[in-house]
Amino acid sequence: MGLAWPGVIEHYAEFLPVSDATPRITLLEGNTPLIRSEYLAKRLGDGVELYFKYEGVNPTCSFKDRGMTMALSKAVEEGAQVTICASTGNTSAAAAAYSTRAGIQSVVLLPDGYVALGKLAQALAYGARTIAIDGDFDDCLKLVRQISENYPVALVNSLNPYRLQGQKTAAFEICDWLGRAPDYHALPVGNAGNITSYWMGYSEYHERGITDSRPGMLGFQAAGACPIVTGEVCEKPETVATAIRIGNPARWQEASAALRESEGRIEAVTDEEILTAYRELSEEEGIFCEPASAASYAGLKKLAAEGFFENRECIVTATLTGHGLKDPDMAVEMAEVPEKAPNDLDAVVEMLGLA
Ligand code: AN7
Repeated sequence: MGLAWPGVIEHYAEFLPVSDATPRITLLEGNTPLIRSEYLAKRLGDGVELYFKYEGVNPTCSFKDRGMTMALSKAVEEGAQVTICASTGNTSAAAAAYSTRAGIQSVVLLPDGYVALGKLAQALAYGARTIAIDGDFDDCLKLVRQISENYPVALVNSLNPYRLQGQKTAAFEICDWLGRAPDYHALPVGNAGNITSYWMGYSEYHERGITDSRPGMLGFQAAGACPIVTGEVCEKPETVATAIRIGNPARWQEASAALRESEGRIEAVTDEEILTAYRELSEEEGIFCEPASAASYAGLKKLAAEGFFENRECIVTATLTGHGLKDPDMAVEMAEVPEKAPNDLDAVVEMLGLA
């Protein structure tokens, strides 16, 4: 193998259900940075070493690319001509890109009015047949399940087991980079595919003896869409973090098992806590992620406030699932309006207090 990163399938082929006959439909996803927290870690506790797995620098700017390279490679191997998915935005962006890369058509069903602008732009730019449904994500998922069961279209939501296989590679990368498994891993939870995937990845490395422990999984849902926390389907999910505006997660059972087996925690964080965390990440740490992604750090702050990390030396990793530019409207809304000045040197110098 050359020095260039070949994408997650080629790099982790021995851990994935692929053979030489499986085409590699890739945009060289994965190998994303694990960034050590310089500023925010201090808020969690003196003994906490915190790292952010910054998935926003994948080819379509979210973690979904890891699963989609697998889903499309297997779909093409099995002869698919069309893919379909329901999405709060990121899955559709990845499905559209990887379907195009595979030379096949994608269809995406989105909750009308609840998909962040950057994600909608991506689905359209990559040439997906993009349909806005008068309903929420859970309604869209019901429709695509029925369509894929009755017509020759390949479902690429995380109900598709290959998605989870691809997404587990993020846990491998973290262990490879740290040289061990973290003590805790935090991430936002929507459909609960990703928390399931990470647990699979950590467990496989452990079973093979590559690592000698597994982390406690810490999942965080938005307070207005937290069915796993309450134990009940949320009929009317509402949150500013539109990526995780999901009331009936497809991978609920698997996520519950991961939480149980890892002795982890699942908690709700309010929109206010999410948005505060979102701003702290960009303004204080220099890492711009989308609102849903900030739920992982918001949740860690919440646990810290309850004393969870007190007198604990530990390594904590937190996935930042998507890039801040996915939701440019939110970024602008959250900020002060730009100041205005005339096109004049003296005026700008004076404004900056330099004169
Ligand atoms: C940025 O794109 O469900 O718990 O349709 O976009 O695996 O669902 C997105 C989910 C977290 C939650 N962060 O992951 C979709 C979709 C971001 C996301 C999640 C999503 P899962």
